[in-house]
Amino acid sequence: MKTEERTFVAIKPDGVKRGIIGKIIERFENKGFKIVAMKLLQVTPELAAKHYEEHQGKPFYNRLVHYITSGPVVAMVIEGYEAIESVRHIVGATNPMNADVGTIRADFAQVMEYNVIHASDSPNSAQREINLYFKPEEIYDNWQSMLELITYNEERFQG
Ligand code: FUP
Repeated sequence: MKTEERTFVAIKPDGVKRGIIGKIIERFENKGFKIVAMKLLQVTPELAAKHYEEHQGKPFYNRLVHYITSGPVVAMVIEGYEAIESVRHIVGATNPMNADVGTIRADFAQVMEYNVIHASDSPNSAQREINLYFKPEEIYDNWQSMLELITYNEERFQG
């Protein structure tokens, strides 16, 4: 049985400014993922420091913080089967030059410093990032997506 997971995704300021929020979200909806939280927000330097604490001290850190705070982001919590790894596949490699064609980063970005989107890379970072950006009461999963209605009736998903 596949494991249902939650992951954190953020469309970075360049994605918002270019007006491609809809095109990006569409990919997750097409896949059948359930968006259980979403908001537009301005990332503060304090939030950026927490989000990217693993990169503090690296040569690209200051540029990274400048980028993520350079305009609003669209933050989301996405739910689905193996969502953490599956969303990373849809997002593509960190460097858009190496990202597979068809992934968001390959299709919408050219350079690593402006790679349009963030997605959690492990269960620990997903939990940590969801908690950083959302209060529990901002997450709404008491509704059924079309995919849930279908898959939950299938024997193979019932354990
Ligand atoms: P990812 O998980 O794919 O977003 O990548 P990382 O967590 O390794 O890096 C976070 C962000 O830092 C990337 F989106 C782009 C930026 N970065 C650089 O600008 N230069 C680097 O050498 C590595 C990462």
